[in-house]
Amino acid sequence: DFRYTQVGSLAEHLKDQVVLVRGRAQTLRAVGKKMAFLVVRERGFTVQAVVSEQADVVSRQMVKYVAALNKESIIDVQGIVCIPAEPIKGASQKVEIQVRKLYCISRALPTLPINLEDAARSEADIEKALEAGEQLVRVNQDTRLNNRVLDIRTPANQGIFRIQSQIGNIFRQFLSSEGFVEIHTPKLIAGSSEGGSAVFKLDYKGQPACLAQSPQLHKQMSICGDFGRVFEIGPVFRAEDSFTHRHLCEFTGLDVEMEIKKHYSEVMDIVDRLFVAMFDSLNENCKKELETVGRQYPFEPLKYLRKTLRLTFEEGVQMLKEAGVEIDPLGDLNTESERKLGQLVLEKYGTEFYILHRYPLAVRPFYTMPCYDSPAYSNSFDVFIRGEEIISGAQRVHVADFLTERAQACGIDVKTISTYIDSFRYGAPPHGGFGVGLERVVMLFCGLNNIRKTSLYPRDPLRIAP
Ligand code: ATP
Ligand code: AMO
Repeated sequence: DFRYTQVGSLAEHLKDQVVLVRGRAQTLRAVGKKMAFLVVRERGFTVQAVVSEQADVVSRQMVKYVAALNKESIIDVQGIVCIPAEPIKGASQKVEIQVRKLYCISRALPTLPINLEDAARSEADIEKALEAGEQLVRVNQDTRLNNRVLDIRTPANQGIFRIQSQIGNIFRQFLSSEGFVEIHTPKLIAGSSEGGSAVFKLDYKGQPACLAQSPQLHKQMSICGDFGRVFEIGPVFRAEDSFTHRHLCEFTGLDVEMEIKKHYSEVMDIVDRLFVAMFDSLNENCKKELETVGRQYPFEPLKYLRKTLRLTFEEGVQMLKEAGVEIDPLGDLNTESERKLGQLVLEKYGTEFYILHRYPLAVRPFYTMPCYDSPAYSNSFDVFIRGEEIISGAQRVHVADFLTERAQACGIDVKTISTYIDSFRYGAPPHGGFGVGLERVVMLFCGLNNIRKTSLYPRDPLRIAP
């Protein structure tokens, strides 16, 4: 009989029934020679299985065999559902299985490179255990990442990547319902799309090429191609040189581009509604995951307003100035001043999610539209969670000659982007858009301290495996 019951659905209504489950042997414990207890785990749910010697049903050899299984092996367990006399510690399900048959489907090595119980402990828990003189190994980040397949089995990591998946779902659902078309743009392109040096160069059958630093050029070209509103979820490549807690060499970009009728606030309206819907949905539909992540990495729920706060860059500079932080009014914020402004905004407006707009033109990419009223500023914005950037966006220059001028002024070789510039010569609607770093959203929503925790297989300047 191949009808398996999922561990997560084992409950009291199945009392006295025979069930078959497949899962991992999470822990194994022999009690004398006649009994063994194991915890079987499947997709985050755990159930206790008891193997005890019984005439004609379970032999002593079988008890011995079970007790000698290696942790994390995959097993099939067939047995009768029972209600234990006392609640079981260390298992999510209230019932237990009295085992009749057990098969090992795939054996794990006897010694694993990571002890999953240690890897799942919170820092506070580790401190307490060490104080109590317990023997344990603190699993450092490199060890985790080198053995990522094991590391992602911990409950917090299962939560993190389910939350990430949900963010992608909401992004797609929300934008589709607003009339955006999902597109897929090339990742092999002829020139850098963002300017600057952080570009991976490669040889494309004898021609110089690079990995796309963003879908910027092609998402704008798709607007010239009359889609009206587009979005894309795809890989973005940045040849970052230094190590920070928030930069990867490859990340997942959530990109949006849309026609605008009058003002770049139309783009910020989409950011506002999309993210309020996203945060609401995460709090509502990912409760269990958020709790699980918080158990290992404690964090406060994100504070956000029903209507997202918008401040101009000048207002931000003024707030910083009043707090004693001097910023070049036509320069950029650095990591420290972004953090500080995040604090000030929280104190004054009670939100950890806000939009800062009208950035100085000089610190924005070449395709950014200057402000009509004061060309030292631009129709652009960044969006912050807990004082760190998750989004950049702007209205774009849609006049080919002006775009050429801007690209040249920013030191870009216009030959490499000539097809992009030409696409504005056939009638181009005013438009704008934004790009979101998915890993940053997960990191900052969950108050995590490193972007490597929210990338399944992170790529940084020293890491290209696993
Ligand atoms: P993006 O590059 O997409 O704009 P970002 O978050 O990297 O996103 P930047 O504008 O590059 O934002 O940088 C903002 C600030 O972050 C910089 O002023 C700088 O202080 C800091 N920063 C950026 N890159 C690095 C880096 N590689 N190492 C250290 N600090 C950095
Ligand atoms: P930008 O370069 O600001 O804008 O990137 C958009 C967002 O992507 C995330 N991000 C990163 N995440 C991880 N590692 C990195 N190295 C990294 N660099 C950026 C951030 C950032 O806010 N074309 C524009 C967007 C637009 O205007 O539509 C762009 O790429 O969350």
